[in-house]
Amino acid sequence: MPVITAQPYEYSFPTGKIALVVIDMQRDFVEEGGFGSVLGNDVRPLAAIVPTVRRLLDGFRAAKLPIIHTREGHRPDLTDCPPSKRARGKGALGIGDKGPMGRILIDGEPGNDLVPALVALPGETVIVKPGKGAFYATRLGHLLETQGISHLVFAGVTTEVCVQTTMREANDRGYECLLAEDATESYFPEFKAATLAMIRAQGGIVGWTAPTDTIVKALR
Ligand code: TIU
Repeated sequence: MPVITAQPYEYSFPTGKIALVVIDMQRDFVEEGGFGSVLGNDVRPLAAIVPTVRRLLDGFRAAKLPIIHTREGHRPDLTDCPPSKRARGKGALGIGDKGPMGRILIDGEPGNDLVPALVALPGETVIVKPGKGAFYATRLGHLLETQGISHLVFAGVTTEVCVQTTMREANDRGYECLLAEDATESYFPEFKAATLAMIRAQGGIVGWTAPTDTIVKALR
């Protein structure tokens, strides 16, 4: 089995049972005028990881391994958006309101698209999810089961919200989870650092972390 030098210790994976999950690298979080900026965040640190996420994607593509992209997005009629989620934050604009990139956090609007450098290629899966975790109210669990996947590599945004929530959901479902440290980002550097630390603590209570280049090398 290939072995990746990771924290808190080596991560080994059976080739053919590992997949990449790229969380929410969509314009809503990475570009000005989307959900992230409407919540009051500076989106530039998130835009900075796009080339690194692309390297990770290209590594999985070269190795012909499964790739899943997620987007946080709601139906246009908002029937999948709890009123509590819509009301949260008391901002001038909220989920479903018209912003510069179309209706905020709505599936099918320009702001909900993956950023151009990270669009899904034919054969890759895109999961649109109404929650922070990618397993909640989606077909992700079924899809991984039918493909016989046991090991998941994670990237995307934001580290402590959708990435961590999904990683915890996956960990509880028995997946061996590895987070690409430099292919994830937060609007809050201290939250990213804390998330990496809490994932690796207690012998890898949620999983492992490793740099993108180390992961890509091990896939070859
Ligand atoms: N606000 C924030 O940090 N994140 C989200 O709302 N969604 C994701 O993390 N994708």
